[in-house]
Parts: sequence; structure tokens; C-alpha cells
Amino acid sequence: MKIEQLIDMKELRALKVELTRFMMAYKFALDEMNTKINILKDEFNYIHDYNPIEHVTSRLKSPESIFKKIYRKGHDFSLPAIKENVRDIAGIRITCSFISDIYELSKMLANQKDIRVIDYKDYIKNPKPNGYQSLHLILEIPIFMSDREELTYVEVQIRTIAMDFWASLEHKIYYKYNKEVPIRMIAELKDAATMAAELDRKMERLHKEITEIKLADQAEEEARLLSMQKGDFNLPFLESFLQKK
Ligand code: 0O2
Repeated sequence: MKIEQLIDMKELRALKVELTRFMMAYKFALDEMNTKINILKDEFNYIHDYNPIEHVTSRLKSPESIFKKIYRKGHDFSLPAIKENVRDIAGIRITCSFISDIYELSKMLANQKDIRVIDYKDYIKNPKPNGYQSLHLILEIPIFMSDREELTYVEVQIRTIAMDFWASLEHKIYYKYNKEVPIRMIAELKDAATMAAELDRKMERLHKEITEIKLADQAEEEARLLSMQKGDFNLPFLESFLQKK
């Protein structure tokens, strides 16, 4: 018997198109979010002469991970159920220099007209028991396709360099020990997370201090320039000009 007789080829083709369109929406959502983040980054740089974003990475969840998650959570294997229950198919991770940058950036994203914040988890104010810290947002953005508009979820994780360093090491250890991490290591990781948080706080304090000094210097320089301009205007030049008249 030919394979064409066993499988309805038309149905298979339709399924392929449906799956491709499903995943494409998430790819476009990532493209759109990356553009938004780049604009914020450039604008911030031009206006404040400072870049709050260290780096950005994005990824599409593999079909295998999507199915594993759906299976683990006991949901339906239909596309609408996947869309509703796996909200991190499109994922973006933003690394910032300081904790204050994280909140500022999240506000800037949340204030955009076409972005809706669906979920907000602050693991910085409330770290996970293992020490994990990060700000997690589930955003919904519209994607404009040739024949329709698709509202798509994107997970955005925003963290500092120290938080990111910790999370990637913890992730490696977790997988190395196949999720059975020795108790001593769990305690050491927790300790490291506390130290990373302390480092973030210290760096933030220093950054604030430096910014204040920079602003005071700028104000002083502006006052000096202003008084110089006033001096040029009223005094010697203006007096001799008037005397000649
Ligand atoms: P991947 O491969 O990074 O995507 P969810 O399972 O997402 O529906 P949950 O668990 O409430 O619901 O989500 P949460 O807490 O927002 O965390 C989701 C993601 O945050 C994870 O994605 C990780 O990327 C990261 N994360 C959360 N907790 C930890 C942690 O303790 N250590 C590290 N290293 N990362 C963490 P995935 O799907 O697990 O993996």
C-alpha cells in the first residue's frame, strides 16, 4: 500500500501550514520586541548619554520543549491550548547594568500602547527559595500578518549581570546533576545568590553617587558658562561700545 493511501496528504499539508504559521507568529513577535528594545536602547543612549542595557538574547522554544511542558502541565495538545498555556514560546532575556534600570526598562515597555502586560513576577523583591532573581513579564503584542492580526505572548526576563551569571551557573549545575543537586551545593548557590544581590546593591549605590557628582559638575559648569556670557555682555565690551557712542 502506498503511503499516500495511508495518510491524507492534503490534511498533512494543511497541518504543516498551520504549524508553520503558529511558530511564525512567535518569530515575528521576537523581531518586533527586539526592534522595540533597540529603539529604547538607542534613545536612552542619545538622551542620557548612558546605556542601561548590557545585552539582549532571544530564543524560540523548540517544539520538543513545548510538548514536554504541555505534557508536564497536563494540558491539551491542541494549538489553542498550547498558545494559552505555554506563554514563553517567544522568550527574550535582557541584561541590565543596575537594578533601577530593570524597573525603568520594564515601565518603558509596559507604557507602550500596543503592549499589554499579562503577568508580572518580581523575583528581585521576592527571590525564589533557591536564590533565583529576575523580573519576569509576560507581554501580549499584536502581530500583523497578511490576512489577520494575531495577539502573541512574549516572555521577557530582565536581570542584572550578577543575576544572569548566577542563573546560568545554577542552570548548568542543575542539569549536570540531573536535577539532584547535592545539599552542600544548594547551600553554596544560595550563598552566592546573597552575595550577588549584595554586589548589585553596592554597584547601584556607587552608580548613584557617581551620577550625583556628574550632575553637580554639570550644573557648576553651566553656571560658570552663564556668568561668563553675562560678563561678556554687560561689562568691558558693552561699556567701551557705549562710551564710543
Ligand atoms: P527555559 O529553557 O529557560 O525557557 P512556567 O513553567 O514558565 O509556565 P513558572 O515556573 O511559574 O511557569 O515560570 P517562571 O517562574 O516565570 O520561570 C520561567 C523561566 O524562568 C524558566 O524557564 C527559566 O528560564 C527561568 N527560571 C525560573 N526559575 C529559575 C531558577 O530557579 N533557576 C534558573 N536558572 N532559571 C529559572 P524554563 O521553561 O524553566 O526554561
